[in-house]
Amino acid sequence: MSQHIFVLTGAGVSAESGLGTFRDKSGEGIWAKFDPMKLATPQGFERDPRTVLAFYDARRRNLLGARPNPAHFALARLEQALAARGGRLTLVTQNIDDLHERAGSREVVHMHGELLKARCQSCETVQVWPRDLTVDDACPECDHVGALRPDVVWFGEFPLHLDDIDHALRHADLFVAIGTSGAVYPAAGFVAEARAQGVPTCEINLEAADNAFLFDDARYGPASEIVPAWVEELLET
Ligand code: BV8
Repeated sequence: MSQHIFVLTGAGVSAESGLGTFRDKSGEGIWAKFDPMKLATPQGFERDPRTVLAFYDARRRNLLGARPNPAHFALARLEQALAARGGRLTLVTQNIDDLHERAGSREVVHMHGELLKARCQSCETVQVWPRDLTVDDACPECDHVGALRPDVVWFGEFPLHLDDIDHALRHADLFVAIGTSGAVYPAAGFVAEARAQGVPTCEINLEAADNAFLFDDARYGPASEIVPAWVEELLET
């Protein structure tokens, strides 16, 4: 069985927990209703912080009422089982929710930040922030009012932990993308990097993403069914 597995998750792994995805074929995705360039860019925040903060307040409230689904629990199980065998799971998520953590995953790399944290643009400290965030909130660290923003990576901003991600990609012996449309870079480029290193790749998705041709193997269906079955099969080998 593979010893070091690199898993990249996207919005599809949290879809059955009731969190929206961004680009559904049905046109019901978040970005079908909201303009990402207005709501998920620093310029959009600069122009209209109240609207952007309200957008994230709604998603934060939805997240607080959501629960991990069997896909999140299966990945937490995989992390423990690999560690017990002297292997390791590198779990990188594009998601800003904490469902992997709530399902028991111990090491989660949030390359696009975290919805339940706020960052002060004045002193740069990051706080856990599980409640609404408004322009009238003061930074608990430096008392600056109106400098707090969600600690998430917007379009045009640098994703986090890219060096660690690159190192893990180069040393993995299996790359698996779960519930991602492969629409956003640099995350969408990880599968090509894995292939360039000769790492076998597998797509687990509701349906084939546009970059499905880059994967050696694929399993399609709802993550809450496919991921637990895949983990069970993997752990039997
Ligand atoms: C960067 C956090 C430089 C916030 C997100 C012009 C201007 C500026 C930038 C660009 C530009 N043109 C291109 C770029 C680069 C840009 C980019 O890629 N744009 C795209 C649109 C072309 N990228 C960036 O700006 C990134 N930064 O480039 O900096 C740089 C360059 C190189 C190296 C270093 C730095 C920053 C991007 C991060 C933006 N922040 N989110 C928030 O959440 O509000 S992006 C957001 O969309 C998500 O975080 C996620 O990362 C991304 C993709 O979404 P997915 O997770 O894939 O979800 P999606 O809905 O698309 O797909 C869901 C999938 O699940 C589907 O396949 C569906 O079939 C499946 N599914 C559904 N249900 C289920 C299921 N699967 C299983 N079971 C189910 N039940």
